[in-house]
Amino acid sequence: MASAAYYLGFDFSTQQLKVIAVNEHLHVVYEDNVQFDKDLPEFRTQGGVHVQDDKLTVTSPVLMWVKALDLILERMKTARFDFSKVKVLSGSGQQHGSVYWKVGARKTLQTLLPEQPLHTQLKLCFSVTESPVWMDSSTTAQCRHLEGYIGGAQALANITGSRAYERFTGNQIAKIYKQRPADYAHTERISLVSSFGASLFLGDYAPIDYSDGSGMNLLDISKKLWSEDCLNACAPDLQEKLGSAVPTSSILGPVSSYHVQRFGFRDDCYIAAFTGDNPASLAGMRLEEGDIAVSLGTSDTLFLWIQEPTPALEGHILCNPVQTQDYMALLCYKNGSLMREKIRDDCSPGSWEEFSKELRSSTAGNNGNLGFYFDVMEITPRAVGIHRFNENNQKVSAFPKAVEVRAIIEGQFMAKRIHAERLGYKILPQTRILATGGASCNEDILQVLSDVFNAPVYTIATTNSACLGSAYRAAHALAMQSAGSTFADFVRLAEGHKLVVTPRPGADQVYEPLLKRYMDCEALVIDESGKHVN
Ligand code: ADP
Ligand code: XUL
Repeated sequence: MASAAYYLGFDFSTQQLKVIAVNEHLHVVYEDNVQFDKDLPEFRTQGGVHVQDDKLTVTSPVLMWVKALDLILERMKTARFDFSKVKVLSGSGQQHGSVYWKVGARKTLQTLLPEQPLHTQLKLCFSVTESPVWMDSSTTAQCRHLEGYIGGAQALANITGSRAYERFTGNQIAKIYKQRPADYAHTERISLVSSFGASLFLGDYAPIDYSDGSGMNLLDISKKLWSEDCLNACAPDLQEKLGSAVPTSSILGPVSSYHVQRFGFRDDCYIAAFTGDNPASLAGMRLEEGDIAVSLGTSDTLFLWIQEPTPALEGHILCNPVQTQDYMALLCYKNGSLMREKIRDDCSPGSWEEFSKELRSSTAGNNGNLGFYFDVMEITPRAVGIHRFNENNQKVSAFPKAVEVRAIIEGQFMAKRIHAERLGYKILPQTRILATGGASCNEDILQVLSDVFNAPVYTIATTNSACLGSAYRAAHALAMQSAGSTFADFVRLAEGHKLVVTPRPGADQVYEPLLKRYMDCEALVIDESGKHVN
């Protein structure tokens, strides 16, 4: 069936740039990715990032993202992708990461030459060439200052949806202002990774959207305006450098003439605001109130659709990307896929199949053995190190392979269930878990998720839900111009969720006591990590 129109979604994630095109029936017609480590080795990243010597500062070269876009678009052109059918495009980016455009960069963006790739023309456009990303945890001093200035952690959470977190952009900006005042002064615009991606298509500075803007400790999430107090606490002239935030469903304008001339985009191809990868995933998973989404990417996240926000000292409240008056709750774990990969390589070198075999050979509940695997300082809870406990709650230094593999997977999912319930979430008989992200293709891992939560696990056709959600949002943004259909109604066209696994009989009896023990052991681990860190 020939397609009349395409909608594109891009995702600037931690380890790769991805693209998905859907047609007017919301069927995926094109999918590709550029892996930063493998496809752009000249930037020498590991897992898409540079960890600096202090181990706390984590950055990505901004030009790598630009070059990745050049590459992915060139590949589409080589594959004879028909850009002239694209009516709207949108995208997402890893949350919290920031890009610093140097004075004069706007002019360059507005006058790009179609004969040349973007990365050669934008080479000198950034006042900070290594962009801080979400894995950074170097801004504890700035966090304490911001909370102090606003009247405490809860007071800040009440305004912005979160207490101060190291990776949140306001604290990252405050650090750059303090450590590199001249570079800060020479910055004319600060983008999030998402709005930076949109700017590359718009040929101008794209605004930050409400959802991704909620991950900065700067936006008043109920007024949907920058909080003046938060801005003042972080750095001078910040309002001007950030521009105004806009609703996530906004259409920003047409694609720049650069893309029209270089790739054959139509000149009335529009750009819908880009947003954070987790909000975009909420759209891609077609999450409804009552569902839990579990994303198993570089970071593990868990998110819920909520109507009444109750910001707490754990977790984050973000503006909802598809229903402006609603919200989403988010929990983020830094030790996700990369930690699983480490244990895989220790126990079953390089092979997910072997890893799965080990998982299958061990029993639910792991005979009482529990593990905490935090290679880097975890976010929820703030703890670090590898901690193993046997069935008598005694610390042990090693587990046999199969026990180790099960301990990391069970431990990661027990943590998610405990923290979700602390946020007030109740698992009911009708609860659906929607799984996404790289590891969601692994059924053995999903079986453990289902057992620990005692709920069925569903997936969608792709593990790249942020990218897909961006393509859906692009299509919906256009549909909203003529008909007022809600996002949920609009995406009913798309392929349904697939039931992958259901809880094994007796799973809840196994995990109920184990979850209690996990909570007690977690308290010990937090205590020990505190001593280690301070
Ligand atoms: P991101 O969007 O954060 O860049 P993805 O969601 O694409 O990342 O997830 C990438 C991760 O998926 C890899 O780091 C890898 O560990 C994990 N992954 C890929 N295949 C499997 C598998 N079969 N089992 C478990 N994990 C997997
Ligand atoms: C969310 C978070 C990560 C990034 C990268 O708060 O820090 O999930 O969005 O995926």
